[in-house]
Amino acid sequence: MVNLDEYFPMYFNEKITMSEDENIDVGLATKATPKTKKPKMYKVILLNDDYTPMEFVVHILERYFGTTGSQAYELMMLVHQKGLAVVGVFSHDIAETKVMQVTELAQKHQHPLQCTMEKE
Ligand code: TYC
Repeated sequence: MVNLDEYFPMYFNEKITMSEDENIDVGLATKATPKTKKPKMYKVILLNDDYTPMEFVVHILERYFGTTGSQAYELMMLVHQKGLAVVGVFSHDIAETKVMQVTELAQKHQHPLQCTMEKE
């Protein structure tokens, strides 16, 4: 006797297993929903002033923004000449920490150096 279940398992609530290359795609073709979002990024901006010593700014850039001495000098001069410059781009929390670190050290040394952040 022919066992129908063996030929048409779908009609008998049988679990159908397929090998990978037999995989059949069914359903609506919709765009996959990304499971991860890329974080918003924030520019950290250093502002010029007339009183903060150049060497202090160079030190800040080396210490908190990972620049070499000559990169730090160039960036400091850019801020000095242009009035402001973006000194790095970070995720929100990192940018916030950098702004705090710069502001705290400047205040500790009684320099008016200003550092802010802005959404990219
Ligand atoms: N303008 C300052 C001076 O002449 C130097 C300076 C550079 C200050 C960059 C702040 O973000 C700054 N001593």
